[in-house]
Amino acid sequence: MNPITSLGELIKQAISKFMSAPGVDKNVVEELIRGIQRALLVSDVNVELVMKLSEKIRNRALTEKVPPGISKKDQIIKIVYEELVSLLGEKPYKFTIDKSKQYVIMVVGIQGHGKTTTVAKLANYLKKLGYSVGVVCADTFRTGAYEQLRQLLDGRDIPVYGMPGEHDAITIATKGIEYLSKQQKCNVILVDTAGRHKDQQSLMQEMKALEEKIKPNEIMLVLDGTIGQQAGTHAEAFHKATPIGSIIVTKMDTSAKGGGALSAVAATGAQIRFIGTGEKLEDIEVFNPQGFIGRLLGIGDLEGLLERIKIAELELSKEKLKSFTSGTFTLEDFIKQFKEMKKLGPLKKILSKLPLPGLPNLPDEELEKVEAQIEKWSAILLSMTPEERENPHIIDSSRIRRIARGSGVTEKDVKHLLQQYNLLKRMMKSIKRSPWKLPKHMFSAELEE
Ligand SMILES: Nc1nc2c(ncn2[C@@H]2O[C@H](COP(=O)(O)OP(=O)(O)OP(=O)(O)O)[C@@H](O)[C@H]2O)c(=O)[nH]1
Ligand SMILES: [Mg+2]
Repeated sequence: MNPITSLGELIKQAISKFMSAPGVDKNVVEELIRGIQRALLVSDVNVELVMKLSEKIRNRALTEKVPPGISKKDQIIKIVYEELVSLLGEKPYKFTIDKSKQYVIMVVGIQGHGKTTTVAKLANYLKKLGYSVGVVCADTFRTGAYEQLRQLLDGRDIPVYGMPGEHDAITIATKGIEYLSKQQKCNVILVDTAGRHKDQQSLMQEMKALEEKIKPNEIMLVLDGTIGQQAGTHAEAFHKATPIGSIIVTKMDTSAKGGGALSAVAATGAQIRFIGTGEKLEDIEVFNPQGFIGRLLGIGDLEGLLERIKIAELELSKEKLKSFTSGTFTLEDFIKQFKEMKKLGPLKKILSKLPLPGLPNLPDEELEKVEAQIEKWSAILLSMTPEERENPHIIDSSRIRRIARGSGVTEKDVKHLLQQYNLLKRMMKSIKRSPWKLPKHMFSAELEE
């Protein structure tokens, strides 16, 4: 098997086998989990981590309730996706450092993986974020390394320090950092180093000595996304010599799925911060764990699938709405319902996906008004007593006045909320057994006279 895409391929195989199984039972789930375990293990992902991950997937797959309208299979794919994403860190990384302090990033990695290109890209990126950036070329092995950096950053107003002819990386790095911070007043300093292989003891030693001398704030490992399963062992070797704080995966514009990066993350405990997506200076992106796993799993319409599931989960709360007909649906439930819908995105998009046959075509501005109202309604709710929330019919005009004053809205606003609530309540009672049909004014932001 081609080691380059093995992790992605193996996971994909396990998933497609799972998808083509005639049904879903415990055995089919176990088979899927074994497939994923095998994929991760041959990619050198740490055994303990693999076991933890599979235990989580198994537990969730066997216990979580399937939302109506979604197949058990789709739900399990979503679980696998979410667990893999959480392995990589949920949120994209945001670079924030104190602009008044000096921050040194030492960039290390295997020969040809894209360190120099990445240093230039990152310098340019950070400069655009408003940092004052400088670059040191401490690569004494590759001929023309300094020239390469200078060319990449030509015309960008980013100082590049180098000492062509000098053979000691530590001397260059120390002088470079001093020059950039004192003379150029640089806040962020990136140090490009020579490419090395994990078995080149002298070079690994040099890296360690360099780290001890310059004491960087962060050591960044640059990894070629096409490297596949060797990434784990490489990353581990680098991590042993100098603690890796972050990872950049390059060449993600090629056929690379970056499966090896997952092993590198597992081996170092460091997070992937950026990905390289081309040879040009602008081809750098903040790493997005969700997009990455989506690509790795290779499910054509993963986003569509996840969205369908989100909507279906919303349907679960539509079931809650049914409690309305039995009279247990409170004002609080009513607002919560809208809030939940809002979390999923613009109301219009969500409403268009709900199977509500009677839903009229609503003008955008009406929906925007409803969205704006949700916050107002929440404030109104806070000014009500628990009794009022449970039994809104007790709210008379003097209570309305008090609530309006307490929540900083007009009496008309309070009346409007009560009206919308009553309307829905009445409607739900009358259509107990018929399909959902919402009257147009249900979403009207104006008070009905
Ligand atoms: N397609 C693509 N090519 C890249 C990317 N990053 C780097 N490269 C290319 O990879 C090659 C090696 O890049 P370098 O930046 O010189 O790699 P290096 O790690 O500094 O190499 P050494 O200094 O020799 O260890 C160059 O041809 C780059 O243009 C990327 O994100 N996408
Ligand atoms: Mg280089």
